[in-house]
Amino acid sequence: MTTSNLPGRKPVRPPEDRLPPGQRLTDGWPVLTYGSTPRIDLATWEFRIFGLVEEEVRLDWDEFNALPQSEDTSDIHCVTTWSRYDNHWRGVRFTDVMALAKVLPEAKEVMFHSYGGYTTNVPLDELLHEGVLLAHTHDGQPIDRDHGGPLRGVVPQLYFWKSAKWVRGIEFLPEVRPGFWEMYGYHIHGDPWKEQRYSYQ
Ligand SMILES: Nc1nc2c(c(=O)[nH]1)N[C@H]1C(S)=C(S)[C@@H](COP(=O)(O)O)O[C@H]1N2
Ligand SMILES: [Mo]
Repeated sequence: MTTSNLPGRKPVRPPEDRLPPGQRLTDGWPVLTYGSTPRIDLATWEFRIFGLVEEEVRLDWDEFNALPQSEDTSDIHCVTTWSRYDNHWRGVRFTDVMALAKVLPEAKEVMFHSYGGYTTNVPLDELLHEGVLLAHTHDGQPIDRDHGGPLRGVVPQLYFWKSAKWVRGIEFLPEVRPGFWEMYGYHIHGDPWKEQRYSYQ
């Protein structure tokens, strides 16, 4: 779109501003998984909200899908330097999931837990943005198993390792606790615009 100079419109970001430093654009969608892809049966699938909550919440697949549905289009930025624009996600907003539990005021951080054992930590305030979803659909199709189906986190403003595939729970924590890659040297926060790739930075 080249409507940036029409009166009353915000200038459109020049395309070079859309790509964070050190990234290059790809059309494909690489699969990046540590370990094997878990087999998940929707009949026994369960999502858990736990940690600093008044009462733990557990949802089965039908209950999860009965939650209010939202959509968002966002860019993926992987720490291995590929970016992919305009991913259309559909799922449930993090804030709508969080609203199911009475989260205690001491909660400052969240750990995403995945089938297969992967974890990743994100500060709670980063998860309150509209574009943060627990997504089941990508570009109109159920998310492939390899890409985290039936349900994955999408935290588009952070590097993509913060978007947990096969997510099975969220744990509210009083302080930061490193997830899987964060323990192995990835940056604790992971903002692509600040190039927070590794913890020695
Ligand atoms: N459960 C789980 N989630 C994960 C990973 C993983 O190995 N296991 N890899 C992370 C990393 S490093 C990236 S870059 C993205 C890759 O997602 P994709 O395979 O759909 O491209 O998922 C993230 N979420
Ligand atoms: Mo990654």
